[in-house]
Amino acid sequence: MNKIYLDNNATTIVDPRVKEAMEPFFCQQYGNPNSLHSFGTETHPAMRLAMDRLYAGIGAGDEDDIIINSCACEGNNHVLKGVYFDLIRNGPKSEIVTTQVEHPCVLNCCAFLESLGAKVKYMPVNADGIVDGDTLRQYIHPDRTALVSIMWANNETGLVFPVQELAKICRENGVLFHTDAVQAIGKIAVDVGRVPVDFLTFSAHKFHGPKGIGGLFIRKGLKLTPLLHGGEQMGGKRAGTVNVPYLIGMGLAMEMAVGNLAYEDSSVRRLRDRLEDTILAIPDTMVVGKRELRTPNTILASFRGIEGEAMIWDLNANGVAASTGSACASESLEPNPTFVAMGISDDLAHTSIRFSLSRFSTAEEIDQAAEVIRQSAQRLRAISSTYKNDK
Ligand code: 7TS
Repeated sequence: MNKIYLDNNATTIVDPRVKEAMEPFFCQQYGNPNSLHSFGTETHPAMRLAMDRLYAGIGAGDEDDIIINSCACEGNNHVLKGVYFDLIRNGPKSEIVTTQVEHPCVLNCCAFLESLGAKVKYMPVNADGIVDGDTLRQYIHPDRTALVSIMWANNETGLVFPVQELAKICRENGVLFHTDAVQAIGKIAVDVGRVPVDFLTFSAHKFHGPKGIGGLFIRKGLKLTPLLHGGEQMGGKRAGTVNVPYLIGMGLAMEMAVGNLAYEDSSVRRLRDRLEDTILAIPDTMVVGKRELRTPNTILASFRGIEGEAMIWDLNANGVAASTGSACASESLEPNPTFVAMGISDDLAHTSIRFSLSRFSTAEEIDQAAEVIRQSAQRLRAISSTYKNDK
């Protein structure tokens, strides 16, 4: 049985060309880039090229900063905790505004900052599953709000937030704006030259780079208290020897991801839509969010009468890797705020499964997966008491 990977929002395969580009920096050019001898300095040209690729990939200017770090969790923590230390702990501001549907690394970090005395406001999403400008205007206050943090695209639904408008509103009100662009890079255009964000986070393993490396964009002139204190790496903004091979890999992965956007928007979208049509042809199913508002690779589907986990196991046993859409927060049985806002009933919300494609997904795989999903839904419903009771 060949296995089909449809969990690309969790992580992606490393592009073999990325792996190849990283290879010499493990056992040949392994010097510490901060060393003065040739082992150190010979890493510089490739590192510079990687940085240039990152700057070009997100449209950053020469005077902006991109801090290389370990992952998006680190980048998001850095922004939230940095702004807390810079603007909230001793004033002049007191609040952070975010959404109810951010990744746990933002939500849990915010909860921690609340325990230190910060006030955090969590905006609800609207009936389309996103936050709109009118809502943001109601939540921010030029004197009190230090930072607004809103994801560019949601990891569960793929819904894309109107970041351009949201960032502009913050700029007009003198409020810093951060976006978690982890699920946007390589799927849709991300250009900080056009969108006035102050901070932006990304993570290489979501766009066919290695795990354990990411980046934080900081707009020119902005200060941010470091998360890691130590040496003077990254201009003193993030201590620790940079992971040279992974940086080389991330730079190339970024260049390829951005170069691939047209393919993502046409071919990956076409395959996604094909899979989605098959899922919707199964009775009593739904997909969350309008297609045109989503990244081209993501489907969050609900199958009435089927437990999400049961379906993941069944699909896995039949060679298809997907994930639950975390319909409930893992510890509580609180329904997912996106589902509540979109008026999705509890029984559907508890059965959500996320399928996420990549440029490595093939038409054969999608057709095979569609058949496995159809059969799995049939099999699980045949033994589902709730589905039978519904009927
Ligand atoms: N932000 C978003 C929007 C994410 O989707 C993820 C990972 C992270 C941050 C964390 O990234 P990392 O670089 O620290 O790993 N999201 C998921 C997911 O949806 N399923 O598994 C991981």
